[in-house]
Amino acid sequence: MNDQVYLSFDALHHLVSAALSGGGLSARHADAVARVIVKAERDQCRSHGLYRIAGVLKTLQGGVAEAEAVPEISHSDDKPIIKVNARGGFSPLAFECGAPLLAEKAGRFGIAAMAINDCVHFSALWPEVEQLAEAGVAALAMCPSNAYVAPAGGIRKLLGTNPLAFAWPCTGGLPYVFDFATSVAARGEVELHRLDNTPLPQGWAIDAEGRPTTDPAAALDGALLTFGAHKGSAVATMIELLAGVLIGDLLSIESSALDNGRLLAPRHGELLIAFAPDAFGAASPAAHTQKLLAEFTAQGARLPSQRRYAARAQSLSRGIGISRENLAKLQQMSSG
Ligand code: NDP
Ligand code: PYC
Repeated sequence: MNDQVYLSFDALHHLVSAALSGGGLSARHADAVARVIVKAERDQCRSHGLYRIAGVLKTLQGGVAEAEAVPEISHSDDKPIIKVNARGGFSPLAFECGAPLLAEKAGRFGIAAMAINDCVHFSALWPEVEQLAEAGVAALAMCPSNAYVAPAGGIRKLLGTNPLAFAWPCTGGLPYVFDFATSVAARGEVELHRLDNTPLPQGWAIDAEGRPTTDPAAALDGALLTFGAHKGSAVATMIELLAGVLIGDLLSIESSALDNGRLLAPRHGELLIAFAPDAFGAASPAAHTQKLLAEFTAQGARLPSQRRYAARAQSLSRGIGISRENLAKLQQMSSG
């Protein structure tokens, strides 16, 4: 029997949003949070899809996230810097409130930056940089998380899984986008291995004694490893500095201290930097971009996001596939 059912984006968004409102989230937050969760499910990015609903609700019940927080934007019209105070709410609404202004300033100044402060962060970053690229600007996004990762050469949790996402607009086509954790894999991937009862690949993690492990539970108890050894460790550290120290918000170890072992979503900041592709007067950035990217396909390499865009196209034509079990859970949550 086929265990999958297929829903349109709007139908799944309605169910997820209702489940989140039913759990106490304000209508604006439920709408924005549901949008990033359903985009992840649509693009088959399971580590930040439907599986995150339970964590969002647990974080809300744990009193770490403000259910009704209204983000507050501050900026000066003649400066390219924007600050969005999320006031303890989930990050997607804070991003949605500030993104149009960030794109407008990047177009006007050539480069602009937006700090989101005091947000609860559980989501993937590619929906954000992709939205900015669709508005015509290139974008970088980064944030700390909780201390889940040992630095290269170390044995204890210090750094977050600190995602780094980048998007570059491609005239007439989908943007070039990558988005990765600076650990070998996101913690969400390790959680999915634990839930599915499957071992981790070698090289992802160490246990609490610093020994390599493929046991997801031991890895969650121990520490994840950075991608590319000292290189990923340095990139993750840069993110702590830029999206923590620079914007005056928490480091991953500080967010973990706040969490105090409860395993709720981290509360910290995020930094976005946006650029106009012609900021330095390049004559034809669109054609120049095309010259580079076409070479990937010509030699059989795949571009980051190529798998995701293919998954999206399938979801849009056939519907977003979710298990009957998940559908039943969602229906129950959204009706109660
Ligand atoms: P993956 O390793 O699955 O993917 C990372 C990127 O690499 C994607 O853009 C992916 O494109 C691309 N990619 C994968 N394989 C290839 C390949 N063979 N050739 C070219 N490109 C490739 O992601 P992670 O596990 O590192 O991270 C998953 C998500 O977790 C991210 O979206 C991130 O934002 C999120 N995250 C969020 C955190 C937070 O604090 N909010 C913390 C950590 C992670 P494609 O999608 O097309 O496969
Ligand atoms: O998957 O590592 C992760 C993560 C941390 C916070 C949100 N996602």
